[in-house]
Amino acid sequence: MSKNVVIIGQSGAGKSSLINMLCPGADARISNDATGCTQEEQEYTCVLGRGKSCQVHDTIGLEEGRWGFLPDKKAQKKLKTYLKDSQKSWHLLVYCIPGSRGLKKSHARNFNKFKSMVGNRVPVVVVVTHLDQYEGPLQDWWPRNLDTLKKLDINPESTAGHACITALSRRDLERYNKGALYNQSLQDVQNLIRSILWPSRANRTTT
Ligand SMILES: Nc1nc2c(ncn2[C@@H]2O[C@H](COP(=O)(O)OP(=O)(O)OP(=O)(O)O)[C@@H](O)[C@H]2O)c(=O)[nH]1
Ligand SMILES: [Mg+2]
Repeated sequence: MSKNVVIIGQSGAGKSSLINMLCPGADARISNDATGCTQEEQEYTCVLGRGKSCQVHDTIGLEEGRWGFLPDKKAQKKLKTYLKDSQKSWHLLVYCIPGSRGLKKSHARNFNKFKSMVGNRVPVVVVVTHLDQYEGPLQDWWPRNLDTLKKLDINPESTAGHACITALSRRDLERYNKGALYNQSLQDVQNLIRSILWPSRANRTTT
């Protein structure tokens, strides 16, 4: 049985960019337009090693304004239906938040809402994106922002792990001489997913 990973987060958080990192050839549409980009849920195959592949599900962005493609209420309903109705069992929820664009209460609200929607048995991890301009090692973002996360009501103890990354493409990062950030981000997020879906000592993240 295939393992299913669903990626959730607000519009522009970088969900589809993350899919493109994890699934070469996926070509999920990305955009920084004012309106949301992904209009339908879509699944892609992600290979994380021999015998370690999973289906990664891109979803429609939350918290779009009324001018957007799908206002938030409808987006939430659509996502809820997808989570409940698609005849799939979920093995991991990846919640994306943009680390450098200002965390909002709505990020936490949606985190808690969808976390409880999938139920306690489904592990939830946080992937912090938009850290390409972050000063210092990207993994420092998490300890430095723990208090903010807690204030917002994202309880770090209720998550099964996290990764702090940039989801920009390799080409974009190389253009800014930051190709190493791409490799590190990809490795960190792959390690994170592997460590949850195939928990064994060898798969634990080392960063
Ligand atoms: N600088 C920077 N830009 C990013 C990062 N991740 C995504 N972006 C950019 O942000 C914009 C939105 O990215 P998407 O991947 O389309 O975001 P999404 O969460 O799929 O958005 P919706 O489909 O609307 O829900 C694009 O222009 C991306 O290139 C990141 O880590 N750093
Ligand atoms: Mg998208």
